[in-house]
Amino acid sequence: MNEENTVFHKIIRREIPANIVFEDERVIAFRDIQPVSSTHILIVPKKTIRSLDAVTGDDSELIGHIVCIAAELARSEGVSESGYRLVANTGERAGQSVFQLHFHLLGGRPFAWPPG
Ligand code: DGP
Repeated sequence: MNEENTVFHKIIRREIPANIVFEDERVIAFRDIQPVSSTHILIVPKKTIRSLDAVTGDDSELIGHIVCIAAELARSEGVSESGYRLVANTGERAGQSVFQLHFHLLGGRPFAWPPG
């Protein structure tokens, strides 16, 4: 697939709908279509980056910005006190299915460790 034509690019371009909970010039965040917990938000940079494995030092501010947005969304979702996870599945073997960098913000229930 064209690197700039993932389902998340289509959401960024408003070609398909999504339940958007945050957006600025660099980042969009929307609810996962197949939630695995009551809070399940995907936080996605607008810059095309295939996965965490493709991140470089040039992206350090962007990644820091995403982590700050995640913490802010966790607070606004009311899960910061009960606990949450921020997960970037990286590569098919780790469960990545959409090849545009994204972070899952998961909260609202207990999570086991180690992950499956
Ligand atoms: P991953 O498997 O880590 O690459 O996560 C991809 C997630 O994207 C998965 O939890 C399902 C979600 N997803 C796939 N297609 C769509 C869509 O069209 N809309 C929304 N909101 N989420 C999607």
